[in-house]
Amino acid sequence: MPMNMTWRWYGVGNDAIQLSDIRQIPGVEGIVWALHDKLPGQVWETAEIQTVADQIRPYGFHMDVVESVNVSDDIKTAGPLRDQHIDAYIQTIRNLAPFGVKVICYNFMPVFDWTRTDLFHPVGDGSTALYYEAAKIRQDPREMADYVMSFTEKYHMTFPGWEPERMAKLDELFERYRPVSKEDLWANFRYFLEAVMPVCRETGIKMAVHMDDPPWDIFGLPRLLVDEASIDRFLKMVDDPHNCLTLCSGSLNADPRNNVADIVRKHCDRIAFAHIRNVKHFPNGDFSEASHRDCDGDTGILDILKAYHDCGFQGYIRPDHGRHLWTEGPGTVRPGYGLYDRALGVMYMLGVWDALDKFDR
Ligand SMILES: [Mn+2]
Repeated sequence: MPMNMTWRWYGVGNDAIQLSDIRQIPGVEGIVWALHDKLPGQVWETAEIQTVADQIRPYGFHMDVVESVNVSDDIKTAGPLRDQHIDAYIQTIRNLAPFGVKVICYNFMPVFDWTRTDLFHPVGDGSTALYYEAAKIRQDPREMADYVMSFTEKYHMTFPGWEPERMAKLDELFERYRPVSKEDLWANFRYFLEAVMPVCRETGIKMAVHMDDPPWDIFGLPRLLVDEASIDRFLKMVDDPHNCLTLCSGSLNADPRNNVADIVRKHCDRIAFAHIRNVKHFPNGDFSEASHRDCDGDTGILDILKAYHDCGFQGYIRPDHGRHLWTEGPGTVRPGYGLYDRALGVMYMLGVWDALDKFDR
C-alpha cells in the first residue's frame, strides 16, 4: 500500500463490461473514465460529467483519473484554433475539479494515437493480442487507418484518438503536420502546458502525458516521448509538480532499449499514473502484447513493480492492455480492453505488491 488500483472503462453503451463486473475484481478502487463522444477542442460540460459520476459512484468507485481529454490537432500544430481550444481545455479542467478528478491522462502524438497492425493476433495458446508488424508501418498510413477503422464500421466501436471525423480527413491531417518539425512540436507542447499549468495549480489536477506508442517516428510523423532522454527533457521543459507522466511500460518498452524500471526510479515523484503492460519482442522488430506475467514478455514487469514499491509510489495504477481470452474476440470486446486478462493482470500486480509489502521491508 498505498498505490491506487484502477480500471479503464469506456462507459454505458460503449463498453461490454459492466461496472458490476468490475466491482468483483479484488482491489480495484477507481474507474478511469472519459466522455468518449467528445471531439478534441470541445468543453466537457458539468451536466455530462455528472451523468458519468452518477453511474460510477453507486458502485463505490472513485473517478479521480480521466483518460483521455484529447488535445486537438490545432493545439499540436499551432493552428488557427489553438487558443480557442486551449481555453476549452482549461474550462474542461475547471469543470472536472468539483468531481474530485486528480489526474488527466492525455497524449501529444501527431495524427495517430496508439498504432498496431493486427488487433487480434494469435498468441499461440488460443488467445489473441494487439500486434505490431514493423514492415507494414513502413508503407501507406491509409492502409493501417483503414484497417483500424474497419472495426469501427463493422462493430460500431470508435477508438479514442481514432475519431472517424478525423480519420476521414487523413490526407488533410498529414498536410497539416507536414511543416511541423520535431522541434516545432516540442514548442507547441510547451505552449500548451504553460497555458494550462495555472488552472492545474489552482485545482490541484495533474496533467499526466502518456508515452508515445510505439516510441518512434511513424510515417514521417515526429514523436516526442520515446525514451529516458526525452522524458527528462519534457519534465525539465515545464518543471512543475503538476506536469507529470502517465508512464506506460508497454509503450516505452516497445523499444527494448528502454529500461522502464530505471525511469520509474528516476522520476517516481512525477509519475501520476502507471500503466502496466507487458510486451514480447521478435528479432525482426515486430512485437506482441503479452500477459502481465513477467516471464511472458520482455518488459520486466517484476523489476518495474519493485521499483514502484521501493519508491513508495502512491499514484494511480492500472493494468493496461490485455489479451482477448475465452469468449472474447472481434465484436465482443474492445481491442486490448477485455475483462479477463486485465482482471488477471490486476491480481498479478496485487500479488506481487502484497508480497513486497509483506516480505520486502
Ligand atoms: Mn498505456
